[in-house]
Amino acid sequence: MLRIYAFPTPNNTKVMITAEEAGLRYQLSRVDLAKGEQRSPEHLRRHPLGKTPAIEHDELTLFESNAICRYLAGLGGSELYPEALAARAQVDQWAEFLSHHAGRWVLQFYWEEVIKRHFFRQPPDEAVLAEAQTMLEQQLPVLERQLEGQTFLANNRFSIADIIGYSQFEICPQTRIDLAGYPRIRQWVDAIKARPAVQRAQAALG
Ligand SMILES: N[C@@H](CCC(=O)N[C@@H](CS)C(=O)NCC(=O)O)C(=O)O
Repeated sequence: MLRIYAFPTPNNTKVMITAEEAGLRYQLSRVDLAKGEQRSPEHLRRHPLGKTPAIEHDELTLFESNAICRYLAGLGGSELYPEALAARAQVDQWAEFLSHHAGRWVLQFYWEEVIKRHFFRQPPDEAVLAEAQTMLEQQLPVLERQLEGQTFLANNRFSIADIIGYSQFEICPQTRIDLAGYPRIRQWVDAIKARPAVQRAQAALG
């Protein structure tokens, strides 16, 4: 029995999409971050920092969204996280690039412009956004070039690297990030958004 503990934010979206793309049966338990449910004693047993996502599968409890995506991809026996070492390394490379570089700065905008405003009624820190903008201007061209002549980021096969990236970039319209100069990134996001499993995952998460 697989149970996913989640709330609608990018780190949770990627886990839900991976579960749906891998064809897994699961139960979703919403942990309402706005109500502080992440800090309940029972959730702290699943995630020592009191965050989402987390999963329970039989005897296993797991947190950290990228680790969960890798686990769920393998659980479904899918090609989302290929077994061949070189292909897997390519997926890891782009997953890390997104998590530590380009996608990280997208999420900085999300934090400043969406989360702070919505949950804490605070304005964005413009100095932080200026740094994020500078980093994106350096890093988005790398992603745009990688998508030249190929549909997906790694091995030109749909993988958790695309899912991780999608979960970050699909929120850009909620921020002032302008992707007008990056047509391949926009096309990549739109193509992933249209996948039936992605639509099911996002509808379930709300
Ligand atoms: N590195 C973690 C980050 C988890 C994280 O920051 N989760 C946020 C939602 S995206 C959260 O639960 N925040 C609630 C809190 O910190 O109280 C992952 O990828 O799973």
